[in-house]
Amino acid sequence: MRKLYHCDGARSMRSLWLLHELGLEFELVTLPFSMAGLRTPDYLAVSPLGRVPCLVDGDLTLFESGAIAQYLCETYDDGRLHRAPGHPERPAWLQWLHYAETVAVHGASLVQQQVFVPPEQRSPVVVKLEARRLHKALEVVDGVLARHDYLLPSGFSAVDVAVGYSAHLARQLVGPSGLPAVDAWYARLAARPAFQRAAAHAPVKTMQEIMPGVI
Ligand SMILES: N[C@@H](CCC(=O)N[C@@H](CS)C(=O)NCC(=O)O)C(=O)O
Repeated sequence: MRKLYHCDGARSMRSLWLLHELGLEFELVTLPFSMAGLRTPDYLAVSPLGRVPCLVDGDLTLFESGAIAQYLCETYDDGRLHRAPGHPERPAWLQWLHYAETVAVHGASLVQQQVFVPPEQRSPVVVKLEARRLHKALEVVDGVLARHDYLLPSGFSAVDVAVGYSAHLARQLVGPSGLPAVDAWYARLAARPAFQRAAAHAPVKTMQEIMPGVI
């Protein structure tokens, strides 16, 4: 039995997309993206912080999208989506797997402004600051993608899924990055069938819809 706990618009899209890239069968459990939806006794018994994603694979229960990606790749991938220890691209593979969160924390902060903070408490200053820091983090990605089509020189891998989700979130919140290599890479990622299946479960409102004119 394999099960992914997920919320529409959340980082669990990373795990969902990767499961589709790997062609694995699983049950998708979609929870409401709210405190009430995520802090039920039933879900806290599965994932003690009450966040998504959480993967159940047989007897194993795992949270943290980066750990889930590494586990899925090392258990089920044939070398197409991950770089094993000893592979020359292994250090870069690990770096980008974790850099995905460095990018995403700024997107998450923007999401909090729209999901968890009541309208009267939303801060245009936080929105501007986080949008700026998000852009700076994507500039680093742009520098690498100017040299090759995917994050690793040898081609598409699970780290494009990990960081690609962060770029997807950024795009929904603040629009296209305006960084040529990032926007071209995003178009390549968005054309993948596995991305499209996962993206159908990831709608979020844009910051322009929430706070027009701030960004
Ligand atoms: N670093 C964790 C972050 C998990 C996380 O914070 N997920 C968000 C959704 S994007 C969540 O469940 N938020 C609900 C909350 O904070 O209560 C990961 O990558 O899995």
